[in-house]
Amino acid sequence: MGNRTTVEGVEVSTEHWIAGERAGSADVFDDISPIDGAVIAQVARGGAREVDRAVAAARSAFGTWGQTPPAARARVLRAIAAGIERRIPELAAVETRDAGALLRSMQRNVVPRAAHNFRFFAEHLEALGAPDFETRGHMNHVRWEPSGVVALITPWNAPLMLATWKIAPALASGATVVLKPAEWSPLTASLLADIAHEAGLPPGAFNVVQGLGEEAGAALVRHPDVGRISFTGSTQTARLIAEAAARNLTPVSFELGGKSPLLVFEDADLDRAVEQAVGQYDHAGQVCLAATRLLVHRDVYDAFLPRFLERARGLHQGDPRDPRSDIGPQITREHLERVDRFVRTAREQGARAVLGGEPNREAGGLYYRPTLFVDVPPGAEILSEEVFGPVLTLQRFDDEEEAIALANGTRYGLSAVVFTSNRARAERVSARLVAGTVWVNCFFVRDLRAPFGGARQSGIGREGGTWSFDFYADVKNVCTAPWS
Ligand code: TXE
Repeated sequence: MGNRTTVEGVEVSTEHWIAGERAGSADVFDDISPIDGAVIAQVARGGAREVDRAVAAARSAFGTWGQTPPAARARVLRAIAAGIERRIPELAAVETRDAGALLRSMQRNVVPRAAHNFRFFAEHLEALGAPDFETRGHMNHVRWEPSGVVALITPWNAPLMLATWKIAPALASGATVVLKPAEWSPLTASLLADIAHEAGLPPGAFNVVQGLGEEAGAALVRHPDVGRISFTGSTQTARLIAEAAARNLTPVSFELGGKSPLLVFEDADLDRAVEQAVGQYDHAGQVCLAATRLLVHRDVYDAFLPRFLERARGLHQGDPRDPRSDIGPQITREHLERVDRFVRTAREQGARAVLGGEPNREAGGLYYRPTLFVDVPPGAEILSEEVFGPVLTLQRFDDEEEAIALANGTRYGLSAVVFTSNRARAERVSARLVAGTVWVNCFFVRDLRAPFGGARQSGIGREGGTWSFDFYADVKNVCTAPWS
């Protein structure tokens, strides 16, 4: 396949992108499409050598990009946004083939959102400022200085979206970037490098090292010249990265797994609650925010369950490029098997599947049926472990106290969803839920000005707006005595 490949009619480089140039590797890895298991690319498999070169390129580019005035940086960010918008069809088609997300949602929501990430931080940069404040005649003035080279490690489930919401604030702050995309869906990072280059970003300000986590990823996070590490992925990998980061005292931002609850109180609008509960199967459950534990008040449990099943049975599973499809495949065979293992263990531990519970062979090799477990015994693994597949549990609760105890009863704390028509209850319950985001009578509404991240083992730090910008910047206070 050489160092370029054609995916869905789009030409994509399979090499690294270092110092504004393509760089190949003798070693490659296969990139497999989850849609049909086809090898769609052989991608450069980088290691310590490529990481060293990319970090050196980023360091050298920091000299210019870090000194570029904010207005000029904002112009480049806007040009990247425009470049993404011009290439929506290509980016959407390549990412759907690579990661298995629904094509229509890539075209309508996800890729436009990636462009928005750049526009948003261009605006943020221009609006930046903090009021000076006085201490006994001394003036305090806050400055956001660029911090140096940042390492970004991203997962396979939403590659373009998650990469851009790290890259945009990092570049806006004046930092330079080395991105290590996930090996299961590496291709849109390559297209993004082309777009950034065409937009006028100086060579070396944005580098991409392709490769495996334990090779390229591990080399990147232990590099002493990396000033920040931002990672989205699994809690297990986060521990390894935290250990490496500790050696150099590199600040980290982690967005990790979840086992989020969706609470339906007896006064909830059931149609709305059912709609959003079924929505948790989106992207075949491969969403960190997915509220996979449905907690329903006993008075409405018997009304909720049949309505949920009826809606869920109406979902069409199949090729994510087919406009009729609602749910696509799992990312890899290995991941599908992992999902199936969780389902088998749940059954062995006494839970009852009233929906799905097996792969969907009619749809293809990597598709898993939307699954719902009821009668789940307390302590069952399926109530505490993140499956990252289309597997939900349904539990009853008697009152608010029990609902909150169940909701907070995991080691995670990424998000929570509450359905109730009682405003006072919504406020009371939201205040007590351990979660980085609580959605009341809605789900997945995301404003980039809002903080995003997880409590407990769902993460460290917050992304979005001022939170991610401040992470990448070196925030400095200048305190000046009165001039005589
Ligand atoms: O994640 P990893 P995986 C959860 C979800 C999923 C599980 C495993 O439960 O089933 O994690 O997914 C890089 N040093 N989430 O194995 O390994 C890797 O190359 C440095 C939730 O894909 O965490 C990839 O780029 N980097 C999540 C990135 O880390 C390393 C999204 C994520 O991979 C590394 C994804 C190392 N030692 C999975 N090892 C979410 N929060 O959305 C791996 N990587």
